[in-house]
Amino acid sequence: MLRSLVAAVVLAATASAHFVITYPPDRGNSYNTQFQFPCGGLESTGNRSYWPTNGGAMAFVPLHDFAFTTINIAIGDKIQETTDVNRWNHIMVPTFNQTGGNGTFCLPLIKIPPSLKPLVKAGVNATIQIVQLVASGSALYNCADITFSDTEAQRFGNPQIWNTICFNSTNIGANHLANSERQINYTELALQELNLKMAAGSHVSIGATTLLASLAVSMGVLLSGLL
Ligand SMILES: *[C@@H]1O[C@H](CO)[C@@H](O)[C@H](O)[C@H]1NC(C)=O
Ligand SMILES: *[C@@H]1O[C@H](CO)[C@@H](O)[C@H](O)[C@H]1NC(C)=O
Ligand SMILES: *[C@@H]1O[C@H](CO)[C@@H](O)[C@H](O)[C@H]1NC(C)=O
Ligand SMILES: *[C@@H]1O[C@H](CO)[C@@H](O)[C@H](O)[C@H]1NC(C)=O
Ligand SMILES: *[C@@H]1O[C@H](CO)[C@@H](O)[C@H](O)[C@H]1NC(C)=O
Ligand SMILES: *[C@@H]1O[C@H](CO)[C@@H](O)[C@H](O)[C@H]1NC(C)=O
Ligand SMILES: [Cu+2]
Repeated sequence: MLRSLVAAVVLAATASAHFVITYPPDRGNSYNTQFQFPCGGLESTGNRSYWPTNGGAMAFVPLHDFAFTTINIAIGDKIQETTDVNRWNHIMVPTFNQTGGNGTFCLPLIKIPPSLKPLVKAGVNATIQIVQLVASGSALYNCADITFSDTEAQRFGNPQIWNTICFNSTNIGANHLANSERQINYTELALQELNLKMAAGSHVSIGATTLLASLAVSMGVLLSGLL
């Protein structure tokens, strides 16, 4: 029953939109305007879905062969949807390469960023934004309006029900962006650069130790797992 609902959404998605968020549901059909920041040209309807306070799943139906995908959140009820201030700058899932389309893709547990935890509790409203940058160069936007709930996670106690909402269809998945796959060693790159500079006799303005320490920090951030 739920599966057939999902199948119907897949058909609807391929016929009428670039990507559709199925859990928690998006604002509606945004086919003609999905390239518009921040929510594909659709305003909030006032309808919201519950989403777990400790983080939860996002399921959507992509259409393209692949898309660089980022999941962001903005906390608040009536979020000002203008581009002068980007309230969607809280990243929940950093950009990854979502592969395959015309089926369901689901990340089962997206966590609340630690910096936002003090703001998140049952009853708080927020909007989750998915951005897909596709091969043609278009960025596509779609949003789901939510209310945080302490009991939403338990609603799917029965794994069979949950599995009809959160699953990956055949040939649909994701991988890290090519850069992180190659595991660039930034420390090594910096050392090479340093050696080149020293060989060229130029002055190195900050101490190598400071440079290495800050590189180690940024490397830790870059390599700390995403998916
Ligand atoms: C809100 O959701 C209800 C129930 O699904 C639906 O009947 C109604 O049309 C929705 N309202 C808007 C403005 O989309
Ligand atoms: C959250 O959204 C719901 C549904 O639109 C609304 O009834 C409620 O007043 C909002 N809560 C806050 C704190 O703004
Ligand atoms: C999904 O279906 C649409 C319409 O049939 C097609 O244009 C598109 O190439 C398909 N995408 C993938 C990834 O198969
Ligand atoms: C779907 O694929 C992604 C990427 O490999 C993975 O992180 C996620 O856990 C998968 N979803 C499910 C429900 O297994
Ligand atoms: C993203 O995935 C597609 C499909 O697997 C692949 O062709 C492409 O090279 C990948 N791009 C990057 C930057 O990882
Ligand atoms: C990166 O390169 C540095 C310097 O050569 C080396 O000490 C370190 O072990 C390398 N890190 C990884 C993860 O390979
Ligand atoms: Cu499209």
